[in-house]
Amino acid sequence: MMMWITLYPNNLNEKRMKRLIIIASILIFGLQAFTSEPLDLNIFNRQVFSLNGKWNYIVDPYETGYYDYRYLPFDRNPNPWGGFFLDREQENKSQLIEYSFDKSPTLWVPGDWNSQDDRLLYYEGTIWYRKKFDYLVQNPGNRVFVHFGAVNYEADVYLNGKKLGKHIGGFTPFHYEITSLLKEKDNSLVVKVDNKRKREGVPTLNTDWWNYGGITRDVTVVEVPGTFISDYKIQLAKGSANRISGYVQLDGPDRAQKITVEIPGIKLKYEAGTDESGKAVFTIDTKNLKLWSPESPYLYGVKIACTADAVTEKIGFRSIETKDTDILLNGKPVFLRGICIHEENALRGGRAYSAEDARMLLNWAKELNCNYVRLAHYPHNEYMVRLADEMGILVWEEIPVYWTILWENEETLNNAKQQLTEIVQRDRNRASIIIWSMANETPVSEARNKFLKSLADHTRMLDNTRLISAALEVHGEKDNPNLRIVEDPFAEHVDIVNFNQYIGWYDGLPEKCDRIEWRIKYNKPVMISEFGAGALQGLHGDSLTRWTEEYQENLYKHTLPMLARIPQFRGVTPWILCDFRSPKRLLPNIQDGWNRKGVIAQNGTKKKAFFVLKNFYDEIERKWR
Ligand code: GCB
Repeated sequence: MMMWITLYPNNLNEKRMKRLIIIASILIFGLQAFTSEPLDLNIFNRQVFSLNGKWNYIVDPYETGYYDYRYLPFDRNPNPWGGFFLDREQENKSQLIEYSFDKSPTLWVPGDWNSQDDRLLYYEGTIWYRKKFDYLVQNPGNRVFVHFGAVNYEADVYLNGKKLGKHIGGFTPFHYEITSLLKEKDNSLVVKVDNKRKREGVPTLNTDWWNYGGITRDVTVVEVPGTFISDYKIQLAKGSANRISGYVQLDGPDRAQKITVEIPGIKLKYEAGTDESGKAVFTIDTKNLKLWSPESPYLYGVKIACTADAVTEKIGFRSIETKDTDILLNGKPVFLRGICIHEENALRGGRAYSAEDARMLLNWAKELNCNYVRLAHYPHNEYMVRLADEMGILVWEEIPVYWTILWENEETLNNAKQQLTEIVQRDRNRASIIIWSMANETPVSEARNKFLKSLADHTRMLDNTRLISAALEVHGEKDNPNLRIVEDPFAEHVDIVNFNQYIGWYDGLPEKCDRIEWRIKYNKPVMISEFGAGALQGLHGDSLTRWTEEYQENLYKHTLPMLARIPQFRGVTPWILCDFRSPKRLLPNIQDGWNRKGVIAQNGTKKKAFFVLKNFYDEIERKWR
């Protein structure tokens, strides 16, 4: 505290000084980006330097390394003596430093902290991470960035004691340029990660999944030429089977130059010039393009080049649209045989983050004979969508606008929009992604309708080639216990009407499904984004005994025919592929902190319902062939 006090000049009182510090820090730090610039660093297609591995960490529930004793952030303080981001070690015995990364234990990155240390299973708060690394820039004039696949939920990022920025949102990528701060030896990258749930957050306080904290996805250093290819979209134009439309964007000092787009597989070479802002927009008519589909997930090598930079990436071409009550993939009606998936490796009991995790989950979906998955309830890691491209699995991608978001709060809306922007940016070239979902089970109100409409408009502005949906709710009618109605003002703004329903689990017993009639007036495709029942794998009994595999199996047997009675029925994603951790699920010896609605158990064993669903999908596939 002495240090702090000696900072005040004699003629200033503490209050005035504080005000001055705040104003000064706003001036100094105010311009700092709260989000990274909208560049695509394309880490899957560039040579990168991985910072994955062991990172030292300090658990800091009181945020001692962030706030001083007057609760002012050290990183807005001209003399940030106590900030952990300085990464200081005690240099002599009389020096007072009350933390040490060097002496702290390590966590594995990528990965959540909850599943790496028993004491952190329920932890919600701040943990500081630190990684030391050496880096030699390959060419003078090159630019270097640090890229995070995702950090849940807030990340304050510092390199060599300087703040790079703050990112909010737990499931989307971000990056910072570090060219001017980078040293050849001994760089210190410090990240303050805070996963406290917040009322105004996206998601908000209340969810039905584990709030895994940490640097949950890959961290990479990316080096690019001074002027480089910072973004491109190369996709079929809406409704077309042979017209590619897109753009290439350059970033750097030398923006106006020649670019080429090549697809050797169809002998296409296209040349264009970028404008002063670095952008070239084009449409290219092609012949003999093999279209991407679940039956034939054909990917072309596409090469994009400018004077100093070139990237090659595998891109599939397909069209997706709706016509009346049909979903048309490459112009042909399709039924979406799906399953919901959380981004979790049930066997490990932690966030899924790797190519192997993605393969395990999507292989299971394939075993069910799915041609489609709903990645719930937030954007999953990039391995999932890239593998879906390769395996031929259509994808619904969603942002965590879940249940009761703070609809009236502008910051919350901006946060949701930012997450959409970041995920559309990341996945705009993935053929597998056909649906952007705006929300899950959100209660209708004026404010909510406006919020969701604003998200849908924003998404269409970012990407007009994919479909928009949301998991809506269903309601009944007072005098008719067997009528179920889907009626929601937001349904007017979606391309596909999706709704969740739990008749036979939260609402009566499975036999109730046999009596249900539907009132869904929309002349649009209708899909059921969730149904399900909890079952503990290995627990057996009769089909009316809750938590048995037989109950869950019976529910599937009654639900699927009930849904098939909806005339516009064009797809379904039962809840859910695997049992998943949820702090809301507290029943001892059955749930024990797990939501048991998986058709696959925590240990990877398939439950009886798995096979009912697979048979249903086999039959549907035959009918729709
Ligand atoms: C829902 C939610 C999902 C829950 C599920 C359940 O409607 O969308 O996140 O986990 O129900 O198991 O109750």
